[in-house]
Amino acid sequence: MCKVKEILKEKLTEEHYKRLTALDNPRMHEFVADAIELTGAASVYVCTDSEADRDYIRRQAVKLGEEIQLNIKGHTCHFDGYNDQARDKARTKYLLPAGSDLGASLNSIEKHSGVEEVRSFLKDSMVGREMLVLFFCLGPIDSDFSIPCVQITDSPYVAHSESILYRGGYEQFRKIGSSPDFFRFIHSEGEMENNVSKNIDKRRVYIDLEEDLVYSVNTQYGGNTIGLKKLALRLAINKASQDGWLAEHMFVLGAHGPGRRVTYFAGAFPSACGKTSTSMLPGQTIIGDDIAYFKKKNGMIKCVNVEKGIFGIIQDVNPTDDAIIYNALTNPCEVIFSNVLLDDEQKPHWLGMGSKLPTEGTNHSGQWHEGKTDDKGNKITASHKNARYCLNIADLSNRDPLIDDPEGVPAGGIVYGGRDSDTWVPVEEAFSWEEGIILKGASLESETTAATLGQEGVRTFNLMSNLDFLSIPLGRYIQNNLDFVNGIEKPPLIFSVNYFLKNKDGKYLNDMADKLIWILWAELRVNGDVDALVTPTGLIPKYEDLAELFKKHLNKNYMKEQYIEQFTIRIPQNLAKLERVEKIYTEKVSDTPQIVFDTFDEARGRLQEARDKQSDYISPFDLE
Ligand code: SPV
Ligand code: MN
Repeated sequence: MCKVKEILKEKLTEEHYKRLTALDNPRMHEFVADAIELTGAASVYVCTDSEADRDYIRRQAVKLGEEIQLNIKGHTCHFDGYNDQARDKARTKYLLPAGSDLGASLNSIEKHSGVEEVRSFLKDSMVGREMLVLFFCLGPIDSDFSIPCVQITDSPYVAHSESILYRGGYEQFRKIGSSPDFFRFIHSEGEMENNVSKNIDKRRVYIDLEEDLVYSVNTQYGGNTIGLKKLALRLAINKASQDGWLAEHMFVLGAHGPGRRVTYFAGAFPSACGKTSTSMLPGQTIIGDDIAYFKKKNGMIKCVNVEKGIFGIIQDVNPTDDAIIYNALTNPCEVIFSNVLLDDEQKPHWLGMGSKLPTEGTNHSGQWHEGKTDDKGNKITASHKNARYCLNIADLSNRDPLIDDPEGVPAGGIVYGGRDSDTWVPVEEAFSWEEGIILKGASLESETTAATLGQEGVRTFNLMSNLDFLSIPLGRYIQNNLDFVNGIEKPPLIFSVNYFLKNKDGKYLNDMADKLIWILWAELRVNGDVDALVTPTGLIPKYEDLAELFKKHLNKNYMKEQYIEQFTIRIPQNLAKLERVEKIYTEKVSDTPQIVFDTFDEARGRLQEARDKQSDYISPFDLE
């Protein structure tokens, strides 16, 4: 018997050995055997796609104290360590083989020493613990989009989260036979104290692009540990760039137009800019809220949701603004809350939930009371600003019927939006795919909010809202996006949206609910139902079309003065934005394609010409 099989046979019970070897995949077997040797796991549980195995994981999470059973059926709560509440960007690195260069903006470590370091932290990390081996599929099952994945973890919380967020992949592995083409993730929480990872200073997330393999250790927070989420996105961006498709940090939404028409939109927004709430727009249907793959099929661009669940920010989810999610969070269905406040009756509470919060309870800091501070003197809020909920989209009443379609859905439009108080109009169509990619997606910025560390209102560059996850140089990523629609007769239209325009007194010019109108206008544009006005920056709605949409869908009388204030083309701000973004592509990116600079030049030329002919601020009624 070969060494691999020997290791497996020694550690796995007969039942679990059978489950693993029923998948005849030497590369996967080697991966598991190596993990057993490395981590010294006491036992191994191999999960199939069965409900019984999912149930085992759920029970283990509670039994081991990683989740607390709440009073509503299916609800549990998990706490991450006080200093383990978000993605650790600084310690997430690409393992860089000799001779390769990812550009200065991607965080990397020389491969040999990186592997040595992370493996030394994983060494014996599962002694006395059970190793879970799980199989999932990115994208729908049995689809051209499917990417099989194997996840090894000692955390039933991570396994439970993945079983909510991803489609089971055990049967998919059976189908791929001995193919080496799959993603691999190994995670260990490391040493624990009070049910949380203790050695946060040794928290590491290291990514091996050559091997499609990610190591994660000494952390629990989902963004660092749920392999199929942002860790797989990094592997997928690299794979997509080699194979000519796109992996994007985007929601996918079915926008419902006149008659029974459904037009699908995908959209990218940096954190806390309305991405999940756009994917959940009232009266529309959701495919996904976080990650989408795009492929060319039969002359069309099709997209899928890589996931089947939502790991969403819970802050400000309330019955008025997010009725469907709020309903799921307060009724029996499978939900993992994380880093919320639990009162003494085990009821979860969070900031912005629309009702008064208790003044004491248990949260990520342990026993909590109003006014509690940490050892640095920072006030600890009732729930963490990045507290989350994890649930199945299948449990939401607005799920789109095509969510699991292996063909994907046709992408009618792409939307890019950030938090922008003074530059972009609420909605605008790009003149072309190229202009959309460069002037909207690759020019995306977002203003920091009070919720993030540091100064408020600082614009941060975040191309396609994918900057954190890029695994290839920025210029190459942009070029892939540009080239993607080659040979496609009618590429998706690209739009920018801006929900955050303010007037001079700092007051928002729009209600939150108005975003529905911008998407429904885009829906009409994709289908050629309405004309648009040409501005120096793109194509904007005509007043009459918006007034009709506002009346019909929100029962609002949209006034001309509002339209003028919102859709005035702000030339100085647009020029300043071009300058800021161009500076980044000149100074920080070494492989910017020339077409990016040419497109910036053209855009600048149009703005300057309009300013010279008219003025700095051009009302939409004065467009020529
Ligand atoms: C995001 O931050 O974009 C998320 C959550 O979707 S995380 O899993 O942390 O990436
Ligand atoms: Mn995300």
